[in-house]
Amino acid sequence: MKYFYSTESSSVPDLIAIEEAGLACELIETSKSRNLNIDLLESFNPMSQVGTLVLDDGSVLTQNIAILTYLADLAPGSGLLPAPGERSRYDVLSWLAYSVSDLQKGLGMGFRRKELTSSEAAQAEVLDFFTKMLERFLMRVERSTETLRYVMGEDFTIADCHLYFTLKFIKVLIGGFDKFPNTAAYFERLLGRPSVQRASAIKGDRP
Ligand SMILES: N[C@@H](CCC(=O)N[C@@H](CS)C(=O)NCC(=O)O)C(=O)O
Repeated sequence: MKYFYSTESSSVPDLIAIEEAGLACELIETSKSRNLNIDLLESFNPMSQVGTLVLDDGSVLTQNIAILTYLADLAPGSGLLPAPGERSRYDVLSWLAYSVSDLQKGLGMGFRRKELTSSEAAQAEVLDFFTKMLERFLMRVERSTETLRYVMGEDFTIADCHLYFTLKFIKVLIGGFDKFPNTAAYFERLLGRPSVQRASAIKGDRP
C-alpha cells in the first residue's frame, strides 16, 4: 500500500492507525506550498486531497472514515475497531463521524475566517460563532472521558486516532481546554500514546 499525507493535516489520524495496526505501507509526503508530489497525488486523487490510500491492487481509497475503517479491518487483533455485526463497532463509527463532520468542519471554518471576510470585526464574530459551536459539541467528549480512558473505554480505537487531530487544533482555536478538564486529561493521554508520537514525528523528506 501507498499512503499520501501531509504533515499537520487530517492525514495524521491515518498515520496513527497505520502505526497502531503495524501495517507495512509506503508513506509519501505531499506539500502544496513546496509543490512536493502534488502531480503524483493528483494522478491518484483528482481532488488532490490527503489522506489518499492506494491499495496493492492499484485501487484508490479516500476520506478518513473509509480509510480508517479499512486499515482497522486489516488488523482485527489491534482493537482499533470491533468486528462487523458487533454493536460497539457502530459506536466507534459514530464517534468517528462526529469528529470528521461536527468537529473538523467547525474548526476548519474557524481557522479559515480570514478567507471568508476581510473585515476584522466580522472575523471576530465568525470565531465567536465557531468557538461557541465547538464548545457545545465538545460536551460529548467531556462527558465520556469523565469515566473512560479513551472515548470507547479501555481500547484505543480509530475514533481516538481522529479525535487526537481535531482536539489538537480545537485547543488552539478556542484558546485551551480550561472549561473541559476531562477533555484536557484525555488529550494528554492521547499525546502519551507511542503511535501518536511516532505519527506526529513523521516529517517525510523535510530537512
Ligand atoms: N473529508 C476529508 C477531508 C480531507 C481534507 O480536508 N484534506 C485536506 C488536509 S486536512 C487537504 O488535503 N486539503 C488540500 C486541498 O483541499 O487542496 C477526509 O476526512 O479525508
